[in-house]
Amino acid sequence: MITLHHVPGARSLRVLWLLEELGLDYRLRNWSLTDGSLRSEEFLALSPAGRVPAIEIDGRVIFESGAIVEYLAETHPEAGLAPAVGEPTRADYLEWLHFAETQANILQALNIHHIFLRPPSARSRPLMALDTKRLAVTMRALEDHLGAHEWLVGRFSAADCMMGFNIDAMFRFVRAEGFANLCAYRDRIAARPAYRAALEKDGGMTLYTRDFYELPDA
Ligand SMILES: N[C@@H](CCC(=O)N[C@@H](CS)C(=O)NCC(=O)O)C(=O)O
Repeated sequence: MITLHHVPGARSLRVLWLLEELGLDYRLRNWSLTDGSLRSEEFLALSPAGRVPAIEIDGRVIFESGAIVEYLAETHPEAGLAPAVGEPTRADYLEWLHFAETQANILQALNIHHIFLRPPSARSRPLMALDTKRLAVTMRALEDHLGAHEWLVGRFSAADCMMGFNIDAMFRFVRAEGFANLCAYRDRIAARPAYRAALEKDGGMTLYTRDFYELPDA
């Protein structure tokens, strides 16, 4: 039995969504970002940097969402969610799959500043403004690419599942105006039954209590 180590609303949502797309049986074990459990001996034995996701599968543990997503897609070729080595779209697939993590690192920095850092006076407005601009650049790249593509690499693939954490988070910090292609892509994702099933098992987006997080006053 596969076990996915998960935090609701976190990057592990990518793997949860892909497990649903693949129709696999799995057990979900929820952890918390704030109770210290990700630094417990038990969890560090699964994921040495103390991060989710980690997955127990095929007699071992894999950490890093990109590695897990690639592994799952490649070990289930019948689902057609990863262009094979040698296929023309293979390099595009790898680019976009890993692009998601470039964007997620910026989202994580914004989450830390807007939500987790205590006291709020410890926040750096210049850094928040810089990361908001850097996030907008990644969204512009997606917007331009999606003008000519329904999914990141032509057909739906595991690279799209890597957007599972990003797609909700990005619009909390950058307004949707000017990102029509990205909004339509978000709607296509939201319409997928496997994505909806994953959100249901995730238990809802508990991380964000506001639709939008403005930069604090200078
Ligand atoms: N590159 C890693 C990043 C994982 C990561 O940072 N996950 C966050 C949740 S979205 C986490 O576990 N944070 C806990 C912490 O930083 O203590 C991956 O893609 O799996």
